[in-house]
Amino acid sequence: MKAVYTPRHLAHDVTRETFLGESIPAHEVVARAESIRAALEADGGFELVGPTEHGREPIEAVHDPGLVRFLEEAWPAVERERVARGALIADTYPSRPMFEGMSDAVVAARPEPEAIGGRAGWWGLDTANPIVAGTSDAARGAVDVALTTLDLVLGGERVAYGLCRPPGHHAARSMAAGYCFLNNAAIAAEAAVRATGERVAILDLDFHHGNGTQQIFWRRGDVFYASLHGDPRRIYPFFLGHADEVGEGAGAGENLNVPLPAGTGDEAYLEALERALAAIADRPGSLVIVSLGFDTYRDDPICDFALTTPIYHEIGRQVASLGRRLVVLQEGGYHLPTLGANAVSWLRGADGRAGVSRP
Ligand code: SP5
Ligand code: ZN
Repeated sequence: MKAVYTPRHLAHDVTRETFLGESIPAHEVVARAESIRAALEADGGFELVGPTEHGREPIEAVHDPGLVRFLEEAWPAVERERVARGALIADTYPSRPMFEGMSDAVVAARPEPEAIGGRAGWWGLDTANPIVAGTSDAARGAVDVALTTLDLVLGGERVAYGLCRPPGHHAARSMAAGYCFLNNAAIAAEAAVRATGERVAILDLDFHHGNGTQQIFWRRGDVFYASLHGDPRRIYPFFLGHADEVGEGAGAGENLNVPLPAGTGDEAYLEALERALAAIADRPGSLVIVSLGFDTYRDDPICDFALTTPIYHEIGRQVASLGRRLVVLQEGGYHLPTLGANAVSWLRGADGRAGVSRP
């Protein structure tokens, strides 16, 4: 299987994030992608290839150009302030009640702030999403990885894997969030629709709800979004991911959320997966984008499911049994010691290869 990787992610070298006001060691770190890359190389069944540059156009087909500009300008603006700062993390965010009673038109006319702290809140959701010197370039690299993975599949590969970092599925049209800056999977899905004229399905298997992907395609009838995730009543992103979010307008019925309880294990997860796969199989199209996270693993430090390494092989096998072309893109997963083995397990399953028996 071809796997797309770029060292450009190394530039997004974050060390700390903020959790309930406290500075803690970052979870979304450089070592994540490097451990997956090492495991793919050690397996021997993957051909690593670099991405090709795709430019801003496919990004701005999905995102507000203002978000892309903010990401580019953020670190230079921090440096101009001449305050020693390891990373830019906002502390003030626009919250709906601030604008209560004002008309949509008046709210929409509020200007983007000039101060970089205000801009970080304007374009952000949460304080666990630090921006450093290389964030913009790394995020652009991850988009190129996703689009190159799509190119491989459009060029005849049945399945290909993009080792995207930073991840993407929390990033909405005008908002970075949850370790994500640009929505790699959504950008690839939009490019796939434009390239094929077909309907496209996105299957989000990260532990968290992909609020950004849902938002981007909320009113779209040509992109179906299905997600299995920790119930937002207890889990980030807290405010979206409920089962009654089904899409609106042309997108009505084209959004499927399956929130799951704490402790969800292999069997319950496979049952939920069956629902999502049946919904995809019910719809036309030949291409599925998989937002793949391994934060569903039982030892993940920030999540509460209980999946095991062998089940990822079975999940990959079942997703491939849809008989559709697969663009598999990396999202989260924070248990470094098992990330590589879990990725290899999933991808071997999707590629029709045997699982690895482990002692
Ligand atoms: C792509 C992805 O998986 N993003 C996840 C974003 C999660 N953001 C909230 C992190 C909460 C961290 N909680 C730390 C608990 C330490 N015990
Ligand atoms: Zn996640």
